[in-house]
Amino acid sequence: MRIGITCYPTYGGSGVVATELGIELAAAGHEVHFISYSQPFRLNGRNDGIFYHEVPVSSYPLFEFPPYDLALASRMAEVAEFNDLDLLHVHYAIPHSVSALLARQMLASRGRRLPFVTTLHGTDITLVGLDRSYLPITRYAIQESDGVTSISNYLKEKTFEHFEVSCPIEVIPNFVNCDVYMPFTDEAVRSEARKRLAKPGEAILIHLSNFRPVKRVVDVVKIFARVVHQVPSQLVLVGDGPDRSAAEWLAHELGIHDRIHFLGKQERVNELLPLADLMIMPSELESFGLAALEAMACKVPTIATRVGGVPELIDDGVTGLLYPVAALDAMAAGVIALLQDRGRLEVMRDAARKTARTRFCSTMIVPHYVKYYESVLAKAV
Ligand code: GMT
Repeated sequence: MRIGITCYPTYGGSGVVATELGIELAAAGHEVHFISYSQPFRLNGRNDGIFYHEVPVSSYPLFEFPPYDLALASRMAEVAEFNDLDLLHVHYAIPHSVSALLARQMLASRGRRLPFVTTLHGTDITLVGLDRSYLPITRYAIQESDGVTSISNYLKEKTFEHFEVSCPIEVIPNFVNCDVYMPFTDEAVRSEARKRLAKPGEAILIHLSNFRPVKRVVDVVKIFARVVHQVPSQLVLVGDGPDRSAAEWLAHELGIHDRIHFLGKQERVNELLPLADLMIMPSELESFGLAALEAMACKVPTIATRVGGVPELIDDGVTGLLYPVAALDAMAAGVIALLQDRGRLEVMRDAARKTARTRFCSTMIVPHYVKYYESVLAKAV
């Protein structure tokens, strides 16, 4: 198949899923064309079968807001025509779905067909999509899509509830390449590698996100402040975004900044995650929680909030621990108890990796997408 993929190229879960999907599809012999305003950040290096098409957005004095969605629609139609694409797959409904709808109409007027699949990721439905200024057009574009997928049952239900669409929605969960995201096979090598972040005997906690308010990064620091007084430990914060400075201020105020590593945006998170003992994800809302899945594949269980689609990924007490939002004392107590009971932690670490491998591995989920594309192509007129 020849597939066009559009996503946000910046640091965020939907862009990661779209990019990893493109890489896996190309590895399976499909031709993949990324269409976006800049190269997706995980698309580094030259992969066979992957092409990138930048969307130029011209700015004129008249345009206070350059119309990216129109430029994107034009480029989608052009790339589809020049490369004979079979379908478009857009990640995150706003505005990608609307642009794809326009591109499909443009090509239809020229006698060509270009079905498109929309994948809903989370805030496109739960936050941004509910904004009255976006809701009607988002609803229309979802409804008009040739196929719609969502990354969890939770998000599917929320879409029906808030958007009242009548189209079927296929749940295809987030996935992880378990050969790229994997634990160290040699404990001695892991101990040596951990030395760059912690002294021998210290625990390592990790958090990975885009530091948006919904991630509650400040809670991560508050939880760590409670933990570090009981268990010698270090905190590794991977990512960057609006709440980084608040987290840094708090770390200084609490006098624990020398135990917190603000690493900023990192390209190879698969090399950092397996160094940790536990991941902390205290999000206000999470439609799935890709970062937790990536950690699980590296044998790192997550202490998370029981929100959105997280319980579809984390089995409380088995592959991680779940708590109400802002239950900082309880979350810290959960972390401390696990770090002080290495036997229980080891069982949980094994269970986390097993769940990633048996339920969410790219080898299972990517063929699900391919089958879904085939069903969309068979239906589209
Ligand atoms: O929250 C983010 O990291 C950004 C957001 C996005 O769309 O880029 O992530 C959403 O999509 C991820 C991949 O499908 C999911 O794993 C996240 O749970 C989801 N985030 C939220 O629902 C807040």
